Amino acid sequence: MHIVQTIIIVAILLGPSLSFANPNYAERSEVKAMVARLVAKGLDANTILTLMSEAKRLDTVINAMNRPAERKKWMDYRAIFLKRPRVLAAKSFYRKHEKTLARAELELGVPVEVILAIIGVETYFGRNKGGFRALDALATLGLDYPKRSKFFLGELESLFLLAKEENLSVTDLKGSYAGAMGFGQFIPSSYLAYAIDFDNDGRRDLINNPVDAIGSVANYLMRHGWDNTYGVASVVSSAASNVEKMESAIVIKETGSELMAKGVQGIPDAWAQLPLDLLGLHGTKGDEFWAVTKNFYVITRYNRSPLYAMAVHQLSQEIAKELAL
Ligand SMILES: [Ca+2]
Repeated sequence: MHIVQTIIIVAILLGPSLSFANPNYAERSEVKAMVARLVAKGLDANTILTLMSEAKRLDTVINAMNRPAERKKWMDYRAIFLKRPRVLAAKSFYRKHEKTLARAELELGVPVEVILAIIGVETYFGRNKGGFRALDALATLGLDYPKRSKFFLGELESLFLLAKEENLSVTDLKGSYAGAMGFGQFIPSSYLAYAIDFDNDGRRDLINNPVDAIGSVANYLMRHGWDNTYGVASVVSSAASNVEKMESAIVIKETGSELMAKGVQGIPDAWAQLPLDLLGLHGTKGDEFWAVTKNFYVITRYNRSPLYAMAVHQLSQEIAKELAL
């Protein structure tokens, strides 16, 4: 039989289902371009191409991207994270890592309760670090999720760089459906840029080492501008007419005294000269309004959603109360 006919018959028999289940990402032009960039940084082309040919397309990852928790309203979102068991889990994590947390606050200037709240919201203190291979999740989103392909291809590239830099096996790295890894759910580019070796053993291990994870969460917030001289958020009133859109992204733009002049009540006196934004939320008891500082904005560098940042803030307050911090 002619080779061409054989190929056609094999393609008809195996083609559609095989190419769908196992897309052979190594053949894609975006991957070839990525490999060229990685080779220029000293990585081995064949190793990357072999890994990419084994990467799986995961429909569960695409489905999860299409229904994020942040689309909920505040009253429903809050209920997920502000439950008593999470506060108690914070307490037990704190008992194990009290010295590390205190050292992170002292050296990096981020409060213990804020570090705890981030790790609590992200992974329930390491219980839910995610079971997707980062390689599969990032390949799927980088190559089969056009809306965000540029971002996730960048993260895929960072994953290979990270594995080389930290001497890790790419296929061992597991995380969320979006490729976020470890106690604090760092995406590869954040891992490369902000992870620190907080126990000085020569490695930055955010996946199995809670000490490195605690230091790295604090370092991430510190490097994005956390300032411990003021707080995060405070309830205000008479603010509705100054909020154009409820539950929308934070833009720090007006000082406390400018907002007071517009009639907003309840802004702390200490915030008069501080740049702030107003946030409106749909709460269980009706709409609620908050003045938020740059620290609140810094939390949104971790996750863009203002609901996320408010959940972290409120959980941190609950934790601080529980631990009498
Ligand atoms: Ca370490």
